[in-house]
Amino acid sequence: MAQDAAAPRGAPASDIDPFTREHILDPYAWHHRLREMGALVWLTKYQCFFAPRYAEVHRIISEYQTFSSAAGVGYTNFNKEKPWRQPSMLLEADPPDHTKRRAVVGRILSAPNLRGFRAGFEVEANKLIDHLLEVGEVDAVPDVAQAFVLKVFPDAVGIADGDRTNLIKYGTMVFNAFGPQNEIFDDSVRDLGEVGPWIMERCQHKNLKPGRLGDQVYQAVAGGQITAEEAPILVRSFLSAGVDTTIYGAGNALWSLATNPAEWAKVKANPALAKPAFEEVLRYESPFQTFFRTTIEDVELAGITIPGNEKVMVNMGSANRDPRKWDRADVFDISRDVRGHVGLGYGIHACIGQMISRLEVDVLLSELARRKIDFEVSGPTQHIVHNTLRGFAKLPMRFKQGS
Ligand code: OVV
Repeated sequence: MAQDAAAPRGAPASDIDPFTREHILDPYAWHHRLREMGALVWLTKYQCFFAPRYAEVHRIISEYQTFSSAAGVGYTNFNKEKPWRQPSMLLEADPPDHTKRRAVVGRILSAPNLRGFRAGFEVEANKLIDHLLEVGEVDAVPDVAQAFVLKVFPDAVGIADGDRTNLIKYGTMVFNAFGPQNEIFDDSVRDLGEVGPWIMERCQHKNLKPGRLGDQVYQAVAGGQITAEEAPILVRSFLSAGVDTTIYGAGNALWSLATNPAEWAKVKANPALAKPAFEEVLRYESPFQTFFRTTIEDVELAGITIPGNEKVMVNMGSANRDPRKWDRADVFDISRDVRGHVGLGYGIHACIGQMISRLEVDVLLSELARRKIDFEVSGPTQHIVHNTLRGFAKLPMRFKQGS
């Protein structure tokens, strides 16, 4: 353990770097170490606090009045440094700016408003499953999770067909940019000059299919609930936040279920269990592992005073495996009471797209279950090296008709 003169009084300090390749690929051992060190650990390398335990993570994301999002939810403090793109009007905003936009987009992404998409998602899932049974062996991230999400989600937003892999390039930039400006960050923003304008063009009203989710944002402009300037940036949030997260979430779900066949047997026996199974995936292999908040003023947390205008790193992945909160935290168990997991955040910034993301993964898993498909990992896997997200870069899998 390193000592650090700059560490606020009473805080344990660690020289661990959460953003090295090694720590990204294998996070759970060092999460455990930091949870045992304290409720807040000072990271000497980044000169900021790290919250590894459930209770403090929950408190920080609940108290938006103190732990602000408007200075960015990445390591970059927008009060001190220029953001790499125009900030999100939802994610990187506080009340009152945040409030009306959240209400408008929240209605658009609410379960009742999404109900009409289910049947179409099922058609796509079944086409994909037919294909999987034909070819047998695939890489489940590009060939299953990505193939499905890149079809159904942009269709729901109302994006034209075309080279949708730009959406993944953009998501990769957005989520890596929440980390420090390391090599991973630099590598992923390299194509910004090309992909940024492509994304903004997709967010224009004229390029969004009438009636779909993107168009509904513009209808709120016509209704006077949001301004014309807000609309394209709100549509941009769909494209920023909705693609990579759900792809890696679906990949993590397939891996978790393939490596816990007794749990998949339960889902096959009762496809309605696809829903709780995905919630357990969000806890056990949280696709969105970390973000930051910025203190508005001095605040006391776990007996330590955090000064104002300081970044605090919040680790949902670690909170979701904190044994102070969860029994057998490292066990994947779809029957557990998973309520309270912070895989989708909590409070006023809780994932606004959670209903459509859940719908996508539920359709995929419950159709696999209904058709009694079995799947197994069929070769060496590899995780993504990513500043924020946890998922697979390589996930070889074999799919076959089971019973
Ligand atoms: C939750 C999230 C992640 C990335 C981007 C955004 C939101 C956004 O609103 O742009």
